[in-house]
Amino acid sequence: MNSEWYLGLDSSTQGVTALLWDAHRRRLGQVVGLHYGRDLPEYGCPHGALPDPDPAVAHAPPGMWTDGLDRIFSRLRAAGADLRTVRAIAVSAQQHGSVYLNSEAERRIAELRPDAPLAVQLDGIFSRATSPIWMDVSTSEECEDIRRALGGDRAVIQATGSNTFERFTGPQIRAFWKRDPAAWERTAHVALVNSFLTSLLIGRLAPLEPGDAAGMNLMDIRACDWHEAALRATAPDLRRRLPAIVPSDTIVGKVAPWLVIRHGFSPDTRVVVGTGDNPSSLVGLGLIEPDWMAISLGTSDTVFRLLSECRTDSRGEGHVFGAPMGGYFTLSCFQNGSLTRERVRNQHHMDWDRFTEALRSTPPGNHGGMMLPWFSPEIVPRIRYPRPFYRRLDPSDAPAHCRAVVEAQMLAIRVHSQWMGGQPLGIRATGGASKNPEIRQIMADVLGCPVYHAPVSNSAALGAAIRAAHAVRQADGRAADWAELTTPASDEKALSAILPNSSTRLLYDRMAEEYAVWEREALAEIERSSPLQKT
Ligand code: XUL
Repeated sequence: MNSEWYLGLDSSTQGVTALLWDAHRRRLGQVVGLHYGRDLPEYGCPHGALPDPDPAVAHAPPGMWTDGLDRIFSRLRAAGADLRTVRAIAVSAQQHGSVYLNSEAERRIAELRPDAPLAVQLDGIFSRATSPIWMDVSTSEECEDIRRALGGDRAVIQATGSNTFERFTGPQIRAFWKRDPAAWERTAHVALVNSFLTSLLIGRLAPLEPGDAAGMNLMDIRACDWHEAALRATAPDLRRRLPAIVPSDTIVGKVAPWLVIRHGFSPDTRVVVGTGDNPSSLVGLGLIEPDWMAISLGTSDTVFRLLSECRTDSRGEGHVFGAPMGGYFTLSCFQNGSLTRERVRNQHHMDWDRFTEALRSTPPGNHGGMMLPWFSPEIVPRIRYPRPFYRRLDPSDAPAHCRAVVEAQMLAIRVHSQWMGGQPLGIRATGGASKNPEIRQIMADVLGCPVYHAPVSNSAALGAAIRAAHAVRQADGRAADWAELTTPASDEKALSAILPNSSTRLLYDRMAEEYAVWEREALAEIERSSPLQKT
């Protein structure tokens, strides 16, 4: 049978994954990974960021990403991949992180040779030695500057699709300009992680597309082009330093000669504009219809949904990003995810089996026992000075606490995703905790719709490969159908679907109302006791 190979590369916080995918049979080929901490210890980033005495600061050396990219191709070949057969490549990368290049960079990227490691050849092209990444929260002052200049919360949300957030690239650029204006002067180009890596693949500076560009607080969310006032509010002379924003299915070039000679690609291998890991995951999870929602239960719990039109969240909790298939999607990130479930489990000296048993042995609604599980700072709703709240919960009733934390997390998702377009037709659940059937049942009951398990573990890298296939088929005038490309091969095993129990519908309707009111009261209480919470 014919095959049609595409390569998805995902440069995440902790490492890089390369995945070959055959669009003809919708099957994976070689999948290899590299862990920055373990495999490239010389960069001193055990978890993807340089240790810093200031906990608000999270930077990484861009040379580490370059090295990771170079080495992952060798790993693919060592795993038996024939890179000559790859038709196209697309990059997915952690969102928001930025790379600052000097005026030498463009020429040096164009002249990359096959006979020396990339990181060595690119030494000296950075005007800022380290890159701020999405975990950096050191730019509150700059967020405030930009918000004020653009006319307040609502105005920024309306203009850019998100409120200003510390990790977003605009506030990061502003902080760089304010703290080191001389280095800003030496900066000729600002790239995002995805466009920087794509530039190395094609040997020239690569553009952005509306998925990742929307995570900068610099893009006009409706026009999908730079927002003049946001640029002015951020740093002087910014526009000429930014790449162009092109549609998400743009083929930006063919692989540069160093990849052909050093790693054995065909000179005809095309490269599709890169994007962020979340837009890529949207595709990898097959979330291509606005009526569906994806929930990833990981370190943080993330909710994705395509939007049927460009709508923004007036509370600014859901970010609006361009979707790879055109249009928009929204993403909300609840920081108190797995670690919080684990914390409650540990508090009651349980293992995961007993935690699951506790969920099974307690009734929906938990006899009214509820929790606001804010053990760590929270993103949705925004809480800087966290503390948990309890209602009708006996401190010694361990099973009730287990149910309370999971019900609270699902109620929070329900309450805070209302604006996205009402009740979804179905949910695709992914991430470690989604394998637990009791958690999936609570998800189905609280959100009132069937929950399907998405078995994909590298959704961002897979999404990148699928994007590459879609763009190439479209450019070649062939049928390029997202539904076909994202349907898993029929023998791929997902866990069974879980239907909502209709007898719990009214109960959770009432609980969601109580949760929403209680949450507002609790936030007001935190604000009273920690006046800094507001800023
Ligand atoms: C999204 C975000 C993270 C990073 C992680 O806004 O900050 O999901 O993209 O890689």
